[in-house]
Amino acid sequence: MSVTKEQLINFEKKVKKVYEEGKILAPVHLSGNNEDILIEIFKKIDREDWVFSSWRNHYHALLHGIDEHELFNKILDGRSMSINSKDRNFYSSSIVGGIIPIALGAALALKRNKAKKTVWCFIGDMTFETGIFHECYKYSRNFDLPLKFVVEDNDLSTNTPTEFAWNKKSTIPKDIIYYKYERLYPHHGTGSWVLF
Ligand SMILES: Cc1ncc(C[n+]2csc(CCOP(=O)(O)OP(=O)(O)O)c2C)c(N)n1
Repeated sequence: MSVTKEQLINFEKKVKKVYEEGKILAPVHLSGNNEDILIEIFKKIDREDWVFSSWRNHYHALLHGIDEHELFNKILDGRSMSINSKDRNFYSSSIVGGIIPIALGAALALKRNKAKKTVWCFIGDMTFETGIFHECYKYSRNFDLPLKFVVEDNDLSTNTPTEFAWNKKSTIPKDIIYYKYERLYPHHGTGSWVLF
């Protein structure tokens, strides 16, 4: 069954509550303001496709079919930044750019095995500016690999404007799915001071 906008928003609110109660002894990165666009993007993503995500992965995980309770328990366990599921073909990591070469390798394996699946790699606007992105993008295009990138642009790299860091932002190639949104929550945490 598909996940609704309300379910996504309420999930993050539930995480916010337990985080502020000091029950999660690890960072959390909450999503918000991008429910509509993500629901649209995930309509194109087959359940058997692979999805790669980052430290801010709760929406991607839920939309790719990871069970809400399983996800919540992993977050309570302090594993919010690295939600992985071999059953659901989902991989995430908190290392900026870390998922990109892994996603590339997965796409290469799918092509070699003649699997009719696609790898979807979600990255932030700063991750898009990294060297590792540009090498992997080039390789994936030159070898015609089933790898799609989605750039989620909130204009910030943690709290530094990406444009300030680079003086100007790079042009997004036309074969990359791109959307802009304004952050609802801080980069990590909820904006409240939490005593653990
Ligand atoms: C290798 C590495 N360097 C630095 C960090 C710290 N860090 C975490 S998120 C982030 C910014 C990433 O910006 P962007 O890709 O735009 O993502 P978003 O703003 O959506 O979180 C940084 C520098 C990290 N996690 N990994």
